[in-house]
Amino acid sequence: MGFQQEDFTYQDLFAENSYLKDVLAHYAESQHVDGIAEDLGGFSKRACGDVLDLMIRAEKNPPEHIAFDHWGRRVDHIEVDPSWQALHAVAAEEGMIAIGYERKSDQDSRLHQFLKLMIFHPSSAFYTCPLAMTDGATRILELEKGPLHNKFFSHLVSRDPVQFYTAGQWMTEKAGGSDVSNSETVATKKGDRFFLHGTKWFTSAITANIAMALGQTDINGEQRLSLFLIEIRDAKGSLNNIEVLRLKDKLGTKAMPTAELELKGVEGYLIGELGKGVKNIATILNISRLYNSVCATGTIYRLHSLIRDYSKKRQAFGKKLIDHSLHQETLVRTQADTNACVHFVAAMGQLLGRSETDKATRQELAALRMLTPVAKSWTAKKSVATSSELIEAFGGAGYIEDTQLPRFLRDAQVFPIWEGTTNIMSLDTLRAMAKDNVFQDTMAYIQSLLKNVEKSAEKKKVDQLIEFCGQWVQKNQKDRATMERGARIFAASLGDLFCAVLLLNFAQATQKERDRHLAKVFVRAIQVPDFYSSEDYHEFNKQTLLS
Ligand code: MFK
Repeated sequence: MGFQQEDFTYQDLFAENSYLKDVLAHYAESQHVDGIAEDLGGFSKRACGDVLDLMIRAEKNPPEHIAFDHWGRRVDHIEVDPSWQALHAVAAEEGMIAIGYERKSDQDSRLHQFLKLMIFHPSSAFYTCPLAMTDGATRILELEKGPLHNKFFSHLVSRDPVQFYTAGQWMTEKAGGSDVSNSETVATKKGDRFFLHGTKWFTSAITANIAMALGQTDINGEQRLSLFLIEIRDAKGSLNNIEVLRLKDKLGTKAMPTAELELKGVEGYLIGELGKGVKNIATILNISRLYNSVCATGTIYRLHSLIRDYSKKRQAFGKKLIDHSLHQETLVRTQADTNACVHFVAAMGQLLGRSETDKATRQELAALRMLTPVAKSWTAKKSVATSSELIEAFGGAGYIEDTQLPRFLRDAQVFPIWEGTTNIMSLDTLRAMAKDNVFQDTMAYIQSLLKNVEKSAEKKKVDQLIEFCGQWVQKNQKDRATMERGARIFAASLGDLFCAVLLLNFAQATQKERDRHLAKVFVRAIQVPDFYSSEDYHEFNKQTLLS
């Protein structure tokens, strides 16, 4: 027998002395830390044990659309592997949605939930996608407090797998992926009931129980989008006037059934005010964009733990990989980015939790709104780049399917697309700051986190970034075209800034050399933008593309 490489192992991400334990202690109120830690400690063992096995099985056996039965009757059955249903049970029993709404840890309940989802995601076969939409629907119904709340809310937050419902979000259409207002689905009123007709182009989680869908409604002769709740199946389990046209053949997220649907008169229950569909669905969008960040972060956090373990086992050029300085450099750089994502997610969980328990200040509410699209786009981009770097660090093993590694990269590519692209998120950042004092309040919130941070070269760089963001807004805020042109660089800089502040603040609090070093590595790699996207520049862009 020749050389045999020792395998990498899935580490318990919440073990003793783990980084996540320090993160929890930093962001949570001290009276909540032990309770949350106990729950995460138990689950993190499952995430590299039985739950991991379910994920591998679900990924091996992707869903199938069976359109007709043996007699040629239309059945539109979605055949899923039992492991997918078992992941539904895990999600229910572990309270993946419930934690956020039982609020046992009060304002820290979202932080608790986000850290748990982050650990779950890379072992979930993307069951976190239906959970994202379920959570958004749950929040809408929590605020609705009417008959729909009475009928569905308890199911959405149930810890009993049989009672637990998931929800889809049916928004994207052929004519409206980013520009949702172009949607063609029509909600026709008959008496005081609505029935939806149209094609939904990207509907993830067709195995869910309910869905939130947009449809055009007639308001004094004008078509305006409204939001509806749909019961996907009837009491016998058959689809309610819905036809599955096909399942999507996607680049990744293979275990998760995403369908093209034809709505053929399915009843929709109006949510919120007629004609305010986009505004009403924004609650779901904002929550699922934060889930996107959580999952993007979970992906690279797990992958980084695998490469660190492998690097201690793999020998090349006479020593272990971990002892090669260039390899160390790659791993530490990616660790700084990965940990920055962890802090972004923890901070957003903290802000969301504070807002939902009415504890948030005006500045925190502004930061929650403005930094949500930034968190989504920033962590998504880091997830793709970091997955690529870490897959490469594994060498050939990273490119071979039975190591389970290539999936990390394939799946990461969904993050910048799912729930809005980077450009759309950059524009949403501008939309957020167009209101009241949102930009100034957000900056005040960010700066408040710096108050205990000692002077250093890194702090100086952060001050430069703060100056850049402030000056850019001040100079251009009245010029929409310039704001749009620079939106992406601006949003990315805001992400860099926020993460730099969070890492410096954390290092100051823990006083650990590890955290000081990671903050330094992260901040040194940041580039402070030095141009303001002038009109000339824009004209050159256009001419270059047309030439
Ligand atoms: C996990 C596996 C996934 C499987 C594969 C999936 C592959 C990908 C499938 C997809 O297609 S994902 C893409 C899904 N599409 C989106 O996420 C939509 C992206 N587009 C946007 O987010 C646009 O910005 C938006 C549709 C919201 C623009 O619509 P409008 O009609 O131009 O919005 P408008 O008029 O600016 O805002 C209407 C109201 O909503 C305003 O309120 P007011 O009337 O009170 O002023 C806005 O402030 C409010 N609003 C909009 N976005 C908001 C928001 N409020 C809070 N938060 C937000 N994010």
